[in-house]
Amino acid sequence: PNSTNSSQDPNTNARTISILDQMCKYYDQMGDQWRTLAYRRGISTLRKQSQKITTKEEAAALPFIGTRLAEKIEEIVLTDRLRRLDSTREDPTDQTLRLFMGVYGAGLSQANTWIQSGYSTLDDLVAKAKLTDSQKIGIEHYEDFATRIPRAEVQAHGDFVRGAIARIDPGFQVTVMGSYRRGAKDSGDIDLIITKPGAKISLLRTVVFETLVPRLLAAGFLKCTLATSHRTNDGTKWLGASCLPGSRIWRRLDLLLVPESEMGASLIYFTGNDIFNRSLRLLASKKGMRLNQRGLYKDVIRGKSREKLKEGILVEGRSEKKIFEILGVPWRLPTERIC
Ligand code: DCP
Ligand code: MG
Ligand code: MN
Repeated sequence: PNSTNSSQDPNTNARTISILDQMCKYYDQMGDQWRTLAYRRGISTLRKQSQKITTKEEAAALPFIGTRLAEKIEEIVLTDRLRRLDSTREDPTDQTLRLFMGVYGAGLSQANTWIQSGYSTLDDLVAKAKLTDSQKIGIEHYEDFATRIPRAEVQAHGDFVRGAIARIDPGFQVTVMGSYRRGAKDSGDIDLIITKPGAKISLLRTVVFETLVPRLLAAGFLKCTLATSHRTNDGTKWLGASCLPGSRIWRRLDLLLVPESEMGASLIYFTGNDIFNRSLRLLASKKGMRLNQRGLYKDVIRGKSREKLKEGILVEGRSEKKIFEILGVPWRLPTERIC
């Protein structure tokens, strides 16, 4: 007998989920937090179903799925598409908005400002808009930055940085983070954590900002600096672009400098995904604690609207596993941290 009974296939609602997911991403981009959350909850419910959900009645009977979402689920099953999603795809203003939001450093409000100024193409921006240096690079390398990076290339960029820093100080460690650590087959950018066991953050900063980055810029591997917190007191970030020898495609590269004592919290933060991080932070806050990329803190005093009044005492920063333990969350492999 055939063992693949479609009604028991764990991906039985995969098509519906994929379309709802695109709708959710659209609302997220548009800054519609309420709808984004509603879609996220609905999608997460749908993922847990072993039966195919085909009618709006079936859908609406499930937790976190209201009438509107239920109707959309039925529409997808019946027509294999969602008119609401198609209409945003075809709407010229939405298309321009998406085009402009793809410029590095431009968010929703910048993109809207450009549209309101009457611009509708990247050429318009170059010719007429007042652009920051980073935005200029973002436009020049628009295609590059919009292209997904194959996993092997992400690794090659990590290896290049690792090799270069080892020649300066063999005690340094470079870890590839972000979607790569979650096992993704391709990534939007390259996220690296740089650390050195036993070393203070001030040494990491000196080596990276004063030796590594200038050397890699001179060698032509790093192409430009897009943003850096170098000049601020706790500067621990460098954002820019890199390009492998022999390639012409510029890739977005993020470096995060982390002292050993904060590695666990930083591993969690920089592994993501962002939604998983948000849920961990919310959990910490419900338990009277606070989680950020430096550590987990207790005895945080909060005001009426949960705003933080007192920083709290560091409970754990070093170990990823211990932070999960203290929060009471079963250990999740990086590849399982997808919400
Ligand atoms: N991060 C976060 N909140 C944000 C941005 C980032 O918690 N607003 C964390 C979680 C992300 C990690 O930093 O996984 C890296 O950020 P990226 O934007 O590089 O996202 P990913 O690496 O997850 O995906 P991509 O493949 O698109 O780069
Ligand atoms: Mg990334
Ligand atoms: Mn990144």
